[in-house]
Amino acid sequence: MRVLKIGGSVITDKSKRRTPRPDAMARLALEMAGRAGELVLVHGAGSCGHDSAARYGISEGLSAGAETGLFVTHKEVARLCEMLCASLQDAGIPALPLHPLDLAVTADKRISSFNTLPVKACLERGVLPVLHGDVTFDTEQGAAILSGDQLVVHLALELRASDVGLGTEVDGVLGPDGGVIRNITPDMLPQLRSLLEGSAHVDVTGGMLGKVEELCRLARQGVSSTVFNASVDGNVRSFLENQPLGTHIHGDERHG
Ligand code: IP8
Repeated sequence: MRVLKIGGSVITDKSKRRTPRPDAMARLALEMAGRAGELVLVHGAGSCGHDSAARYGISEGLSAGAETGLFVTHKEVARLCEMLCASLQDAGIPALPLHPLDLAVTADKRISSFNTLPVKACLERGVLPVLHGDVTFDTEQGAAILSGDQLVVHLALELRASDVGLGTEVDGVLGPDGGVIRNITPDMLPQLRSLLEGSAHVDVTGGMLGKVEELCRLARQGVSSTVFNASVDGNVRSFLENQPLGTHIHGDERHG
C-alpha cells in the first residue's frame, strides 16, 4: 500500500484565490485508474484554503472570530476534495472523501490522535480514500492547520505503507543551481535548511522545507519517499509504476 499526496499547487491555481483546476484533476484521475484498494490519496489546499487559513490566523490558534475561519477554510478545502473525488469517480475509481477535521486532533500543531478506521475500511473494500490538509481542533492552541504533508507521514506509518509519493509543481527538491537533488538522507537536513526557501505563494505550512522535514522523519523510520512533478503528464502513472523520478528521500546512504 502506498500513500500519494498531490500538492495544492497541482490541482489549484495558486495565483488566484479559490481556483480549482478541473483539467488537472481529470488527468490525474486517469493516471490513477485501477489503483483503488492499494493507494491512499491526500491532497493539499492550494488557493482553496491557504489564504483563508492565513487571513483568520488559524495556524496560530483559535483567536476571537476564528470559529468562522474554521468553517470557511474547511469548507474551501472540503469542496476541493469533493471535486477531486468526482473526477476520480468519472474515471471509474470508487473514491470517497474523508475529512481530517472529523478524524484528527492535534496538540501544538502535531497529530495527537487520528481515527484511521475509515481509511482502513476503504482499503479493505477496494475504495480509494481521499484525505486533505485541513483545520483541526488543537488541545494546546484551540485550533491548528494540519498540512497534507504531516498527514501523509502519519498515515504512512500507521498503515505501514511501502513508500510515499509527493507530487508537487516542481521536478523534485531543487538545489541552489536549480537542478534536482536526486537523493536526500536525513543527515543532510541541517545543510538543506539553509538552502531551501519557502514557497513563492502564501503557504501556512512551510513550503518545500516543511515537506523535506516531514519526509526525513519518515525516512528515519524506514519508509522512503519520492518528491516529483505531478503537473507533468504521466508522472503520477510513472510513480505508481515504480519508475525513477524526482528526488528520492531515504534513510541510508543507498542511492537510487
Ligand atoms: O496544502 C493545508 O494543507 P497543505 C491545509 O497540505 C489548509 O499544506 C486548510 C490550509
